[in-house]
Amino acid sequence: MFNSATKRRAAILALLIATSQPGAVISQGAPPAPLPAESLNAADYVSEDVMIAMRDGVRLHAQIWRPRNITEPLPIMMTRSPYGFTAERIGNGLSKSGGYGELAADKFIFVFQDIRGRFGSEGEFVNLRPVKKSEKDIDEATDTYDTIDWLVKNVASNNGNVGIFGVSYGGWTTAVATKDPHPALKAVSSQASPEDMFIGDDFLHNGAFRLDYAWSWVSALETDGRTMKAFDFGTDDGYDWYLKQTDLANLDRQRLGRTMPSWQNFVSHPSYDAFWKERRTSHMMPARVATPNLIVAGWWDQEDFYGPMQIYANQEKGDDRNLNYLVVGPWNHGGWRRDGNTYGPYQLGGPTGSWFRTKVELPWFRYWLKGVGTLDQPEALVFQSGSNVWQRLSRWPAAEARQRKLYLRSGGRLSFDPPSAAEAADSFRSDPANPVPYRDRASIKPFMRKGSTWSTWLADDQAPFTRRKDVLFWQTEPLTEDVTIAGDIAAQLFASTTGSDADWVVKLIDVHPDDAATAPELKGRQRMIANDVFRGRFRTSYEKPQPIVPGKVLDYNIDLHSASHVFKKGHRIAVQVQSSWFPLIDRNPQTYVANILKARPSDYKVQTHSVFHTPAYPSAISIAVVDGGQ
Ligand code: PG9
Repeated sequence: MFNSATKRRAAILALLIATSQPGAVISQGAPPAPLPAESLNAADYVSEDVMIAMRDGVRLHAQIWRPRNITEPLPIMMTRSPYGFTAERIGNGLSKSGGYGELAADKFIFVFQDIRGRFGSEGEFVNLRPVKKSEKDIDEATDTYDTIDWLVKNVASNNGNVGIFGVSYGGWTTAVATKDPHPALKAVSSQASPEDMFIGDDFLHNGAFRLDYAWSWVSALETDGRTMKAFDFGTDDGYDWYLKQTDLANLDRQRLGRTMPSWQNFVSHPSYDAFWKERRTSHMMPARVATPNLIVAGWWDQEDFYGPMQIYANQEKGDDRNLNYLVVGPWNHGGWRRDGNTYGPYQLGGPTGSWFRTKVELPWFRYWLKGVGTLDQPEALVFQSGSNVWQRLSRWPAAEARQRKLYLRSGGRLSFDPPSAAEAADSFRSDPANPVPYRDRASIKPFMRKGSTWSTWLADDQAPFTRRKDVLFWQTEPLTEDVTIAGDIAAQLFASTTGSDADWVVKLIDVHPDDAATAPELKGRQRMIANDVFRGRFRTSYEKPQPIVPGKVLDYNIDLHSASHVFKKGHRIAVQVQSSWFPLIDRNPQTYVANILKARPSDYKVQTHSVFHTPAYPSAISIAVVDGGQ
């Protein structure tokens, strides 16, 4: 049985972490600041700036950090990113309390490289550059190859073995480095890499545009220089600011006086065409896995959760040599580089970040790059939320789980029993002039704005939203036993709209009791376990969107990804459905137009949406139940 097979690994130990997140907005070029006093590791390293020529003559900038006293040849650990590396930031990362502290203490030669066209590197920056079209071209994989080739030949005292790791964009450069790799590349750890920007990562989800993230990120990266410069909104009220932008297709021209390549690509590719497909990360990776890859994901990654899970699943198909591994922890984006004791108000049972770095990441690279130790890595190392237990699994999704449906019923009930007779539909009025905010209005600072708490928004209490008339809500009775899920979650909504297009947002929620035993900050709190948005026009095809027939009941199958979670006895399981999530997602005009980014203000119409629960239209959430729920 699943539970008895579970090996409880208490999250132990160690260091208090206070590192900056990879990808933080930091300007390049400042003189190195004095390293923090506690940074013994960092002080033991010396750094050097190098320019490395690629096959087309373009030179890329890298910082090489070598231990002062090298007593035996050491492997090289490289990370490549567009965000720029200052000596101060690297020093903090390599310090005892930093996100690379454990690796630094063990001694590696670190290389931090600016990718093409960013910070100190020459050439042109292309966001998530697609694979080269001809042998003469370059791409991120050839830049990585050329860099490794130079490093192993030129860096003193290296042992000829190279590892690559990185988070998010750095996770993506890691993933694509495994295509036709240099023979010296012995292992990688691709962490929170996006897989498919149209389907589930930073820029769109199921064809719905992630407005704030896309604008904030692109305007910071596609600047008129090789810098990171957060856009100045002139206000903290992201909801209000975005609501006032009525010409999204020209936002870059209007607000910055120039076009940005990525923004105009969003405008030119409103459906799932070749542009998006050729950028799928798995398509830039080998069909047969040849480089050991420790893929890392966080359950509450506000940017790239779909990516690492999908890359793992896709690479599994070509993993006959058993080199593809998965770790899923209780983290937000890059949370494993911090201490990870808590996520929002939720206690995680110990410092999960430093535990991962000490017990998983360091042994991984020691084994493959130094030939030290044995590899005690399960196929999937998965954190179960609710119980705060790490599980060593032989596969993901967990083999023992059984898909069961929780039906949306009348009177706000959620039940394992399907409707046996027709029940009245639940309807709501969806007004594009008053979209449902994705979090409390006071917290909606644009993602990169100073003081933004974007990185923990998925921990927000969902209870306040149930007070809105345009948010539907169903919940079970208090559970009489624990219900444990481990695996895929999907919604099947039978729904209609009076309009010709509509978005559907679905959330699976764990409702805490408000009894005396519950901590004050958790009383009645609604914790989001899974969620996503689906843009109705893509109901039958992402490639060929179609208007919805007004008034027709249609089924919408919405992937809510996966979870490993225990809904505790006394808690309730709940579901929320709404049709806007602003400004996380742009507004759907609810009138079909060919390209929503080009919609005119007059296209935005109030519509009534209905969700059905009858024997013919049994709307439900499918969950992978391991234990409990009868
Ligand atoms: N989530 C970020 C990103 C990755 C790839 C493309 C665009 C954005 C990041 O944190 O790097």
